Amino acid sequence: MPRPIELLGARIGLGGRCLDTRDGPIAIRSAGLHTRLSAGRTDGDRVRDLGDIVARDVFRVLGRDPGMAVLQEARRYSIELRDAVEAVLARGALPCVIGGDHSLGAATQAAVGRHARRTGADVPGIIWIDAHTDANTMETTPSGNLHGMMLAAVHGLHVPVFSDVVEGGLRDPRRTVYVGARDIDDGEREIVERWGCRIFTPEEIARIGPERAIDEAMAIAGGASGRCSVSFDLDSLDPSIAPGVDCHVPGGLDWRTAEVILARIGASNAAVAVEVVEVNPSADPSGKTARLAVEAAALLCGV
Ligand SMILES: [Mn+2]
Repeated sequence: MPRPIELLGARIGLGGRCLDTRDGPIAIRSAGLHTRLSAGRTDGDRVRDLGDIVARDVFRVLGRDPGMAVLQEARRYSIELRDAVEAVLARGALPCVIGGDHSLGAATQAAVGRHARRTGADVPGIIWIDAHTDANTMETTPSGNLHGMMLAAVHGLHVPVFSDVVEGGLRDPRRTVYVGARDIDDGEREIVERWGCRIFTPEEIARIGPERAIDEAMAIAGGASGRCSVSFDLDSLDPSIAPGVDCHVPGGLDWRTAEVILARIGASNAAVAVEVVEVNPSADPSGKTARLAVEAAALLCGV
């Protein structure tokens, strides 16, 4: 009996460069997410849409310090989303969070860690499919963008805003595996190397094949329990096929490779929570990025 899927739209953009990412959930729903997730089901109860959690509009200062308004709203927002995800986990359902800039990941990952600790279960590892490693702190960030810092807090480094959100939900960095990373700042490279995270670059995935890469990634992240949470940033894909993102980094995964990776995770039933993030509809009038996001969410959910 597959777990029911509970959808949450994370309408937040203030953690990135382009505020329009907050409209990602609208684009993903419009591209047919609910229908795709319900495919082949007759019971009608497989998918429950919990609606959106919406960040307030605040003034974003450009530069290394995003400003107090952004920090306060990101903290308030993240705690609201974290509690919503934790409630999904407590119901025994699979949270599928669609975004939205990647700063929302602090909430999802914190919820997974807190739920596991509360129930005495193994704390799952993390599979982070992304062009970036999102491990900056306020001290190392070159941009001040919060969406590049949340994993530092998730792994126990102090980051204002996110450390409060993660409280009680820390994750073991040795069980965090990066897939598709290719744009890593100097400061965060030092951090992820110190943590001992395994990084599968697009070059290595091409060399060893996506099947072997994701099987190894799941073995590391899954640990003894085999459980992990999965975060899929659309910028892990090559910008030629997924232009609707905030940060375009050439040399990304092609769709066939991503499809193998996502389908294998979905078929394994290893994911305790999934998120599909960084869809920026204003950068993609064709809507093809949102359609890939729909497919990615469905594959990750094992549909
Ligand atoms: Mn990214």
